[in-house]
Amino acid sequence: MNNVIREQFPILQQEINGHPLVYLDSAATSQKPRVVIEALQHYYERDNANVHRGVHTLGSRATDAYEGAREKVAKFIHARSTQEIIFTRGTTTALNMIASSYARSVCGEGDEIVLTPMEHHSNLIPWQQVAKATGATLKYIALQPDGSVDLAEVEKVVTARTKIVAIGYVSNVMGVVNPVKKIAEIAHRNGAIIVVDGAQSTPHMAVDVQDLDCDFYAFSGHKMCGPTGIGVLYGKKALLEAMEPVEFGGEMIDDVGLYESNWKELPWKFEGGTPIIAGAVGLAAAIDFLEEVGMDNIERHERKLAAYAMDRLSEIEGITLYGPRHREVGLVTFNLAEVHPHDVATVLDASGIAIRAGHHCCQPLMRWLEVNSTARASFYLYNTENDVDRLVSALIQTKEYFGDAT
Ligand code: 7TS
Repeated sequence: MNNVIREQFPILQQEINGHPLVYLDSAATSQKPRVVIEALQHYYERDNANVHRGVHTLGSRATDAYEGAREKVAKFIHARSTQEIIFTRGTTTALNMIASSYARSVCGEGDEIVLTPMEHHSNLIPWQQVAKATGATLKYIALQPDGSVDLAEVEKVVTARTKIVAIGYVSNVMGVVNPVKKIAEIAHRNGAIIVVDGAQSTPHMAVDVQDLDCDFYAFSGHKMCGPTGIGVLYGKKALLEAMEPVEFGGEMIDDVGLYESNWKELPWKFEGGTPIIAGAVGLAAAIDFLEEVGMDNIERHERKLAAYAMDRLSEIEGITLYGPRHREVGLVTFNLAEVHPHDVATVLDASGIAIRAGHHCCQPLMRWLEVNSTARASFYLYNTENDVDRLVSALIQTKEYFGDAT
C-alpha cells in the first residue's frame, strides 16, 4: 500500500489544526474513496428512481443498480444466493432483526444464548432483550488473560441447552480474530446456531460465510469504504425462510387484503418500505474498490502496520497496551499512565491526529479490563508507517506535556 491509495481519498488531503490529517479512527467509520463518492453522485444525477415498480427507464436502471449491488455483496462474502442477502441500515439493525424475529421464536425458558464479554453493545443488548422477553438465559465464554477466546472455554459453555451463540469475528477493542469457524462447529454439534458480528472483519479480510458455516452474519457498509446507512444481514436461506418479517408495509408484500396479507419471497420480505438504494449503489462501488486492491493485500498491510505500531508504542514509558502482543488486525488499544484517554485524544487532535477515546460501546469489556475507558488507534488501507510515527511522537509529547503539568 502506498500513497497512490491514499490519494484516492479526498478527505485525507487536508490539514487539521495546521497539520496534515492522520486518520486513525477507521474502526468507528472508514473514509470514502473518490470512486464511491462519484458512484453516489452518478446515481443521483442519472439513475435515481424508486425500485421494483416503475416500468420507466429510470425505474429499471435504479432496480438494476440495487439488485446488482446485492449480487456483488453475495459474491463478496460467498453467499449461496442473493436470496440470502438482506440490505439493512447497518450491523446494529441486522443483529436486532435476528434477535427480535428468529431468536424470539426459538428461545424459551431454560434455553441459553452464549456470548463473550467483549461483544460490542450491538451484539449484547439485543440478546439481553430476548432473554427478558423469552425467559432464556445469557451465558458468557470466559476470556483468556490476553482477551482471546480459548475453544476449551467454548466447549464448557455451549451445551444442549444453547440455542444461539453470538460472537464478533474481530473485536473492536482487543484486536483479536475469534475462531468463529471452530465455534460454529461446536455450536452446530450442540444443536445451536451461530450469529457472527462481522462489523470489524468484513472491511479488513476476505470473508467466506460458507466456509465459516455461520448461520447469520452482519456487517456495515460505512466501515468498509461505503456510505453510512447501508449494511447487510446474511442468513442461511432455510432460516430466513422460516423467519417472520420485522417491518411490515410497502415493498415487502405479495398480496394485501383488508384483514390478511402475505409476503414476497426472500430477500424482499425483509425489506419493507423504499429501500436504501443509493446506499447499496455506494456499497457496490466500495466492494469494487476493495477487490481491486485485494482483501488479502489489505489484511497483510494492516497486520504489518499494527505490528509496527505495537513495537513503537511499547517503547513509550508508562503505556499500557491491551489485547495480545501479536496483532492479527489493524487496531491498537492503550492508555497512558496518569493521562485520561479523552485528554490524549484532545491533545492528539491539536496535532491533526484523529483517534478514538472512550468505552468503544464495550462497557462490560472495560470492566473486565478494569478501566473506564481507553484510547484506540485503528488502521485501514490508507494508513502508513508515517502515520504510526506521527502517533508515537504526539503521544510522547502528550506524556511530556502532562508530566510537566503534574
Ligand atoms: N459490532 C462491532 C464489533 C462494532 O465495532 C460496531 C461499531 C458495531 C457492531 C455496530 O456497527 P453499526 O455500523 O451498526 O454502528 N463499532 C464502533 C467502534 O468501534 N467505534 O465506533 C463504532
